[in-house]
Amino acid sequence: MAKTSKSAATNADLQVRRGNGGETHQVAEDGYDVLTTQQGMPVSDDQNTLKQGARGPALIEDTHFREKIFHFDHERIPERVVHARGYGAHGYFETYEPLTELTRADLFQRAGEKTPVFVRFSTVAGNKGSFDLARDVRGFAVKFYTQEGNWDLVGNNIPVFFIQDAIKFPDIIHSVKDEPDRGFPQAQSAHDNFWDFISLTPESMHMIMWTMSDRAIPRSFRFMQGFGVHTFRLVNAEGKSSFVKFIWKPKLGMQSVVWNEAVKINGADPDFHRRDLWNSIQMGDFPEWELCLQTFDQAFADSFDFDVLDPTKLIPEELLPAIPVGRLVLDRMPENFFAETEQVAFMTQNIVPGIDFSNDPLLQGRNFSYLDTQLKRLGGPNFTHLPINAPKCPFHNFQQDGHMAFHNPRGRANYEPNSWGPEIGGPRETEAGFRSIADEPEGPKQRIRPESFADHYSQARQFYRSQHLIEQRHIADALVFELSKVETPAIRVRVVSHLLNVDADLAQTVADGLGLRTLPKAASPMVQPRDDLPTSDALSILKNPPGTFKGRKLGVLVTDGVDAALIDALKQAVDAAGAVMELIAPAVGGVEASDGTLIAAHHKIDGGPSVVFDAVAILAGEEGALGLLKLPPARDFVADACAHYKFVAFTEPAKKLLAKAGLPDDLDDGFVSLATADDAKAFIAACGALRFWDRPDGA
Ligand code: HDE
Repeated sequence: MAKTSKSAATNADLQVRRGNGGETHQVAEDGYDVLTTQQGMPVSDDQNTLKQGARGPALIEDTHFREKIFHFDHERIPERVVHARGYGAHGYFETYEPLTELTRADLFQRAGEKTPVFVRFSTVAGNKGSFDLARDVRGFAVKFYTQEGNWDLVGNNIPVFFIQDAIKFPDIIHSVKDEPDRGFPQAQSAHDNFWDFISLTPESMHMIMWTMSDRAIPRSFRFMQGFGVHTFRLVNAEGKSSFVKFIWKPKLGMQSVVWNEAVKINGADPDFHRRDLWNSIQMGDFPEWELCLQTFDQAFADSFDFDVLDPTKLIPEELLPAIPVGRLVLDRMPENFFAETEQVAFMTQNIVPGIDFSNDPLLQGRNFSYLDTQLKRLGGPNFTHLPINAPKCPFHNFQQDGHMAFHNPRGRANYEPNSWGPEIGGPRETEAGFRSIADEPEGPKQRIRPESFADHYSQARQFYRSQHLIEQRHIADALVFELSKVETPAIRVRVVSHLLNVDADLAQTVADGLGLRTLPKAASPMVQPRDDLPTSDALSILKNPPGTFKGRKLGVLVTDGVDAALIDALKQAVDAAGAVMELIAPAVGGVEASDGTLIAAHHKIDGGPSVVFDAVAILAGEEGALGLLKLPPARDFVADACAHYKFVAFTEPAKKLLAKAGLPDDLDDGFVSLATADDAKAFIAACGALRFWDRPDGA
């Protein structure tokens, strides 16, 4: 029945309550905050518009309706042109030891100093609503709220970039995004435009090796490295500067998924990465990274053929160790996604005294771009007033007015110099303020790519050769996959002509995978690629295994008749390893164990495929196992776990399901039979290797 109007409560029934932030709430008798308009007027009816009679027409006098719909109509702001899909968290950075010799940056002056941070991880190519496990670079942007202003280290999970000069940024990004005539594909580099651009841009080859590698399909944000990419400078109190490269290393070690798994995760859980971060922080399992510095001087920079200002190059850690100087801990999710994660405005130009830019042409271009983009996205010059963007140290200047000004100068003075005295005269500059390094650029004004940027292949080759054989195979598979989606044969051939300059075997494997009958001629390099660069194990994920199941997730498929003691034993082993266990059952209501206990499940089998777990176990009773045979998702659960090289534990009755899923009788050592508590412990210990790569028929 249509509601007419609420019976009259009066103002006298409302009380005022003061919130944590000092704000006031009107509270009704039932204890709920009172719903009000933006102007604070209490609302009596939020279910019906104001109408003439019961059946209308609606009246424009309904100011509450007008305000509500007006606000709704304006809810969206432009998404980021790149890095639109992202997820952020709060935390802190703790300095290990003072770095006074290297930098006067305030956050590095005191051991144990904790600087608040906000971090946003992102993909690059996809729109805001795209899936998490695209093959893509991940953004790793950190805003440090230091005592001397905000420092933004806006990095990626890959230490090099596609291009050497910022003027090519719109081109590379246009090429990877959806093609403008058809509006697809979404969040994928596997299409003609991207590979067309790449095949005509040899400087991208090093980055291509990385994006085709497992680095571009991380298991979660918690298992990724981060890089500042550019060479920056640190400057100490005497004004002495050193070059520096910034590297974040995850405490849990690196881990990636396999491509076939990524494709399936995107269907099963498009929010896989954000859910992972959310869950781990909510559980109190706070992710951590160490900030490591590679510092060097001009003489060291000059010892290389390549230019340290070239963002397509890195300095291998074997040549220059990355020294840990502090740790980043993420321990709090935003209270509101839009207010914080969406409105956060990272800018490379947010720098603090003691840190400075280098002349890397990509960095210089970025310093131009980020301010513009914030103005467009956030709609006015006062985006720095938003709580997520405002410094947490005092700040004073004479900037005023504009849209949404929260902090205008106090008092009479809004200019300087003035003679109003310290009380009302406003702030003044200080000797201790930021000073740019006294660089002395030389040479004519010109548009030119320096010769020192000309070697496009040597480090691509070095990266490829530094990979584990399994990782090399993944790179070749990724290239074949991506190029097989390219419809124009000439583009495929052009890419292979570049691969010939990287590694002949890789080029041949890709050519075979594409069904190329003859190899093209190698592309003509501007300088001959070097064949003598030593491999660097630090560049490989698999050569640096964490050797622990900590922070990972076991999925246990259970049925009626399961042995409850075995579930307990497994849970204890998982807890002891610092990992997480979730139960999957034919129905989410759960199962009845052999001793009659009812055990609730986290997932129904259809919604809990093995791809969202790091390892799996199938704990089936006799009857239950027969039931599983009839469920296609249960068969996929096992077949996928096998194809994705996962460790799989199983009870005797579950063997029938393994057979039904097409697994051989002589199971490899990645399959562990489970009957006792000791078996459970041994299984979780084995899971520390994360994958059983020796399986011959993985995906
Ligand atoms: Fe960005 N980049 N970028 N970028 N970038 C943006 O700023 C740009 C580059 C990176 O979580 C934009 O706020 C240019 C390299 C991250 O909010 C924009 C160039 C690296 C994020 C922009 C680059 C990055 C961005 C879009 C070439 C790794 C997400 C939205 C010179 C070191 C930050 C925004 C977040 C975002 C411009 C290249 C990292 C348009 C012109 C290299 C992590 O300003």
